[in-house]
Amino acid sequence: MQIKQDRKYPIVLAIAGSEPLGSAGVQADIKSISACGGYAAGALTCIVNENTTEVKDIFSLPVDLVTGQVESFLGDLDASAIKMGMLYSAELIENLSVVLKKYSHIPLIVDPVMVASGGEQLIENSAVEAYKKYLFPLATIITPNRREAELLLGKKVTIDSAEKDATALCQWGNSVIIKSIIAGDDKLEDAFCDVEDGTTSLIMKEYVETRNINGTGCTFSSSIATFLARGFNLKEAISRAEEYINGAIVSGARYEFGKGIGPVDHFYKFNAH
Ligand code: PXL
Repeated sequence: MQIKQDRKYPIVLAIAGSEPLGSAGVQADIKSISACGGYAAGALTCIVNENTTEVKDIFSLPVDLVTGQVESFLGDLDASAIKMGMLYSAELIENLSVVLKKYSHIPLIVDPVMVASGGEQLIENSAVEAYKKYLFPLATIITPNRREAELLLGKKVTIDSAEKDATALCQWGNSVIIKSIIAGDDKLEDAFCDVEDGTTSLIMKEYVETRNINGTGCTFSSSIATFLARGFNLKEAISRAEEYINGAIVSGARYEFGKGIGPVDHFYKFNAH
């Protein structure tokens, strides 16, 4: 049987860390990309030893091995989007930026992973400045949570300052969505600034009472990357990713998972359990 080879996958390359729970990092990226209709590929940056109660150790892979994986991949295949997760060191951020500059036509989603859901730092101190200098100028959109936005801006981010803070985080030419700013009882808001037209908006979310929020940032940014890879514009990709992560959090809240912070339910739309 002859089958015509006339299709292309919407490939999303996640450049991210690994962790054993299947909740965060490249494991969450692969689940989110797959659930949102993309072809998930992954280049590893580091291996994290953690369970639901603590991050115990971080082992970063040699920089040449990480950049080598990305060069091998992109030298062979067209990715439709690239998603950056945990990068850990300034040296890795700088070296990856050299490779990614050659692929500036591919949408780049940078999740500046700095702190885990449990509060543990996941980055060297010097890496914060490296993000600004090397990676944000290449990014289509960056997706810091409130605490990461505060580290990047060196100031508190409140609901009153959120839109201004989002605009400030577009200074490198990228768009931004700051996730989960506390907006009163039972409410959170995301602040989105689209650098293309300079518009800012606040996206209101119901607070979901759950401890299963490990990997929410990875899952959300991978979902944005996938909808961009599938050809949606940025505003539409954000709106679809918001709907996806909200459903995954609400569904994931029903599950028991370890003694601490558990995962969202990535495949809630296909649920067999
Ligand atoms: O959720 C942030 C994160 C990203 N990447 C890896 C992680 C974590 C949090 O634990 O382990 C690999």
